[in-house]
Amino acid sequence: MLKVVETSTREVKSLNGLWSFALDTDTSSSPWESTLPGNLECPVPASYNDIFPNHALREHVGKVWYQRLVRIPKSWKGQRVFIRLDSATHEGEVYVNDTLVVRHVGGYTPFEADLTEAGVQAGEEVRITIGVNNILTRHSIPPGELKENELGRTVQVIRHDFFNYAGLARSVRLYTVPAGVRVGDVKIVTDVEEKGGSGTVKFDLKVDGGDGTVLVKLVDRDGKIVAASKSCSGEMTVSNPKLWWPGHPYLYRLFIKVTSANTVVDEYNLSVGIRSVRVSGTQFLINHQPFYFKGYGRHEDLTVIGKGHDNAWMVYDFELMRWTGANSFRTSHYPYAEEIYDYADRHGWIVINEVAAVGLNLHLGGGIFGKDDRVTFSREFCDSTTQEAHKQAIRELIDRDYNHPSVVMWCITNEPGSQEKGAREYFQPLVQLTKQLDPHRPVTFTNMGMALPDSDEIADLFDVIGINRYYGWYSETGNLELAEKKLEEELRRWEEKFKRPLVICEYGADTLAGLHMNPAQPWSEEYQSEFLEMYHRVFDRIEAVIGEHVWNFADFSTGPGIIRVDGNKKGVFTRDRRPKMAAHTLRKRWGGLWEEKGEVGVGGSLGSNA
Ligand code: GCB
Repeated sequence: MLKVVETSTREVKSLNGLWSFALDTDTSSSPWESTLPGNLECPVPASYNDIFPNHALREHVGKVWYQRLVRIPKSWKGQRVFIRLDSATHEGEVYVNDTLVVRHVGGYTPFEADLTEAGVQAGEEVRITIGVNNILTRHSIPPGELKENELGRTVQVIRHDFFNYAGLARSVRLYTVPAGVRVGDVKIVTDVEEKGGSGTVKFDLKVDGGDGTVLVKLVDRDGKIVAASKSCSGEMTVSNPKLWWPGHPYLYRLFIKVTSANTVVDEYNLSVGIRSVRVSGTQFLINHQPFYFKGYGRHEDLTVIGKGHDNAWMVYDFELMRWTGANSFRTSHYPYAEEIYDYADRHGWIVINEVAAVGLNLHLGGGIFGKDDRVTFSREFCDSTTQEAHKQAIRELIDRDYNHPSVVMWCITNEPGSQEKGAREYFQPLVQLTKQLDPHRPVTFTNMGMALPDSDEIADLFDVIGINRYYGWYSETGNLELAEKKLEEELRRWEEKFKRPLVICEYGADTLAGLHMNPAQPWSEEYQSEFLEMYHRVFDRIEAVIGEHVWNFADFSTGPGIIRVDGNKKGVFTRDRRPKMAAHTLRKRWGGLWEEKGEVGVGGSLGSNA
C-alpha cells in the first residue's frame, strides 16, 4: 500500500479533530443512517478509553461509533478520492452516508476505500461514520477471548500485558490520486558493495489505470540526479554513495513521473536510504559493519490519549532515548504509527518491527493470565484460522514498511508457547511467508523463559534469536548473584546450540520511581540499576549477544492485576517520562560504548559520511 504523499498530482486533507462519538449500546443497529445520539465528542487521533472518566466506557467490550460531516473539496473534481485510516483497533468499518465502503480486521495497520467508486462527488458534503470494534478472539491477531462473568456480563480476556486501548489512535485522511494512469505501488531494495564504493537501488513500480511512460530519478540532497531509469523495474547503481548509517542517515529521494500522451499524469516520491543488512555467523551487519543494538522495547502509551499518536511526545521520546545513548528499539508488540518510522529513517534509528502477534501462549506464568489446560497451537486456541490472520498481519506490515531503511528486521511474534507441541507446524509457514515477501531482511521472534534451548521448537527457523529474560525479577527475585549465574549459563547454551546472533529483547525490573533502598531491594530504583548492570556484565561475556533492549522505555498501562500497580513499572522513565536512576545507568553504559569501541551507530564512528 502506497504511503500517502502530496505531489503536483496528489492532494491530502486531514480528518483529524473532534468527531461525534457513541457506544454501540447507545445507538441503533445502523447508526450510520442518522446523526449519532448523545453529545459525546472524541478526539482523533486518540484511543477513546481514557478520554472520559467513565468506567463503563473505559472497559467497554464491543463497538464504538465515530461520525462527522466532511466536505469533499470542489477542486478535487476529476480525481479519485480515497479515505485512509492509519489504524482502527481492532476492526474498522467505514460508511459514507448509508454505504459501507470498507471493513478491515487488524488494529495496527492502515486501510482505505475508494470513495469515487462509492459515488462521492467533489464539492459534496458527506456523513462519514466509522465503527471500531475492540473485541479480540482466538482468531484475531493479537488473540484474546470473550467470557461471561458471574454477573452475566461479557468480559474480554486479553493475553498480553498492556491495556487493550482501542479507537482511532492514528490519522484519518482523505487523499486524491489521478483518475487515469497512476503509480499503484513502489518497492525499493538497496544494497552496498563490500568496500562501499558503490550502492544499488532496486525498484519495482506498479502502474495502475492504463499504460504510461515512467521516469524514475534518484536525487541527492543537493538536488543532483545520481541515477535515472525509464523502466518500471530495475536496478540503479550509485557510485560512491552516501550511505544510510545508524545515527548518520543520508536520504536520497526517488522521484517518479508517469506520462501519458505527452502529459504528466502522476508524480510520486519517496525517501531512499542506501544501506545493507546481513547476518553473518553471530554478527548482525549493517553496511558490512557489526552492529550492536542498544535501546528499548517500547509501547505506544501515553496518559489521556492511550495509544494515540502525538508528534510532540514522539519527538520527546526519541530525544530521551538518544539522551541515554540508545541506537534502536523494537516496536513491541505491534506495528507503530507510520510517523515513527519516517522519523527513524530521517534520524538514523534502527527498528526491529514487530507483528501484533503477542499472547500466542496459554501458559505464560507470573500469575498474570491464570492457569489454562489447553494446548496453545491446537483446535482449542491458535488454529489454522488464527494462522491465516497471522499471515495477513505479516503481509500488511511488510507491505506498509518495506521501504523504510530504519527497519532492519521483522519480528513475527512475541513470546509464543514455542516449547509446545504444534508450535513448529504453526510457525514454519509464517517464517517462510515472511522470507518470501522480503528475502532481504532477517527474521526474528522473541523467546520466553519457558522455552529453553533444549525445549524450544522453533528457534532454528529464525536468522536472529530474540530472548526475553527476567532472572532476578520473576525468578531469583532479589538475588542478583544467583540470577547472574543462571542467566549466563542459559545464554551460553543458546550460543553453543544455535551459533547465531542473540538479541536480548527484554530484561527489566518493575521500579517505583522515588523508592530508594540501601541495600537495594526489588521495586527500588537502586535494584533496577543493579539488575541492569548485572545483565550487562553477562552480555559482555557472551560473543553471540549482539544487542540489548531494556524492558521498557517507559512505564505503561496494563489491565488490572495483583502484580501491576497502575500498570507495568519496568520503565526506565515513568509514564510521564521522568528519568529513574536506571536512565543514568544506561547513559553511562551506552553513552561511552561507541567512543570506546568505535562502533557504527548513534553518536559513534560513522564511516565515510561523517
Ligand atoms: C514479557 C512480555 C511483556 C511484558 C513483560 C513483563 O515477557 O513480552 O509484554 O510486559 O514480560 O513486564 O512482564
